[in-house]
Amino acid sequence: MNNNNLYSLFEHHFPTDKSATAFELPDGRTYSFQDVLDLSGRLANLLGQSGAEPGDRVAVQVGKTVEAVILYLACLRSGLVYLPLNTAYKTAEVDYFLSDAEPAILVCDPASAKDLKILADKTGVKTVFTLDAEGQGSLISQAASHSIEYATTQRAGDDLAAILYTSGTTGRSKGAMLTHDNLASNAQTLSKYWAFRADDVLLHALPIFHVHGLFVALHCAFLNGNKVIFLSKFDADQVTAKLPSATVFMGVPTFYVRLLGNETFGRDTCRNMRLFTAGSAPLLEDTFNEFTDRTGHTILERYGMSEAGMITSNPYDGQRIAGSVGLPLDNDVRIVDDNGDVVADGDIGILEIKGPNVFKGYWQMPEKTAAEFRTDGYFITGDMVRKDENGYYRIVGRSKDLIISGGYNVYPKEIESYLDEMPGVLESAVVGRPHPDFGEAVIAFIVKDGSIDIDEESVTAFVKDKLANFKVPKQVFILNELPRNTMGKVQKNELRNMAAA
Ligand code: MCA
Ligand code: AMP
Repeated sequence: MNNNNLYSLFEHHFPTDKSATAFELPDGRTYSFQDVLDLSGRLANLLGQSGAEPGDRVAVQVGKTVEAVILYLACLRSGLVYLPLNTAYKTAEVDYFLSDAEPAILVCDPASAKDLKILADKTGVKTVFTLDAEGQGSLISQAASHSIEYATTQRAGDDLAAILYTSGTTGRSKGAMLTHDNLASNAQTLSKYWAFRADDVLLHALPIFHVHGLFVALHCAFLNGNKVIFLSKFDADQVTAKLPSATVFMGVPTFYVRLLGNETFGRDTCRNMRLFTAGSAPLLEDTFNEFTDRTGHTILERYGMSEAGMITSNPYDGQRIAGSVGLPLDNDVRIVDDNGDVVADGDIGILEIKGPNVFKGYWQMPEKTAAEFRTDGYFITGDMVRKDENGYYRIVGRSKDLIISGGYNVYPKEIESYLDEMPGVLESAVVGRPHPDFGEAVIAFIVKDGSIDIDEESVTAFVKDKLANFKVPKQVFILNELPRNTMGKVQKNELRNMAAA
């Protein structure tokens, strides 16, 4: 294999018998590896003839289908840069991503095609295809007339494979540029570290527009030619029903909280399982312990981010410790203080990382990229960590103001900016509050200017109109003024206490 295209690596590991099942749907329908090869070939031919050159971006906002996964593979195959977008994003949010990334192609749900075509025209997108929640649309109908034969485009290891937008603390999303080598190295590390084998069956319930569902889960399966039981979304009953046919399951903490809330879930459900992993948000010790009591399995918690894939993991064979994210994977890590000096063992500091998994920089933001890398190449994660007495890493906080709700990241600044624009709002502050299901819930505090009478309902409706639903505050408090320190800075800790009370 002398092509560094990530797709070539996957194809190299597909089973020899291409009639083997690659994907199985809950209704019993299956897709073989031959189906994956054929459709990715047709799609790669179609994309290449739709005005996109290698290196061009393909923005994709579609429901979770096998066809959408194969579209991702086709983008890799044809050297195009895959840009997945959360299906919850509203038009105003998508507008930003299209303007920033200037994709050549947009693939969207037919239901949003009318609105998004207007944006596409404005931002110079050459072609818009549709793909619906059943895996049908103009993308698939037009691909049908194309050949399945496609010679995978030659890529260098540091050519871009994907851009993943991650929200910025200033409110402006940054596109993390991930190369074929970044993704390949992290996939190989995880496959080895988590002891993946050819007879594994992955039960997949995560969304496919983020690192966790798209890269961590699917890449391990592709590298081992595994069957994937492919669910369109997480549903505790459906997962419980399908687990006996699986060996591996990956989820955000909310998935585990919900499984434990399901009375039929237990030891018998997990009888064929060998690995449960959790990440994207902190897994509570209570959830970890209750899961072990109920199933006899110990959840393996790992930690990562869009810019680097997975960074640390609890061991597969060694002890998995509740509340810890384990040990560094194949990247160098160090914990530093505000001056960039390495802290003493056991002290809290910011985690910095360097390795083949670490991204190339932020799309068209050289200053932001420079600001987040040290001169010796370490990337500043913004996560506050401590190495415990066992040498395991623990995330103890974040230097970035971030709320993680059900595994989705919400940046308070973005919501505050929208709230401040609302007529009648003088100022606002957004914090996270512990939530039994989502881990954290978004809570807003508002100071009215008195010109218009606003209440919780009108504030929520205002945000809902513009931002993805998971960013909408679950509760809104109206205050006479925001608590501030002597420097005039809003005391978010005080607000968190007020929200909790
Ligand atoms: C849905 N809602 C939420 C969330 N999800 N509210 C807050 N936080 C959420 N995460 C709201 C909806 O807007 C809706 O509100 C109501 O809940 C019901 O929506 P529904 O779609 O039915 O919800 P659900 O199907 O129960 O979804 C919950 C979920 C989902 C299954 C936990 O959020 C999910 O799949 N999360 C996984 C996220 C993920 O994959 N993160 C990985 C990021 P209304 O009724 O008002 O409309 S990758 C990453 O972080 C890194 C790098 C890493 O380390 O992995
Ligand atoms: P993202 O913007 O999706 O790349 O989110 C990455 C962030 O999620 C990290 O910087 C962490 O703050 C957080 N994160 C991921 N995994 C974990 C975990 N296991 N425990 C705590 N926080 C996590």
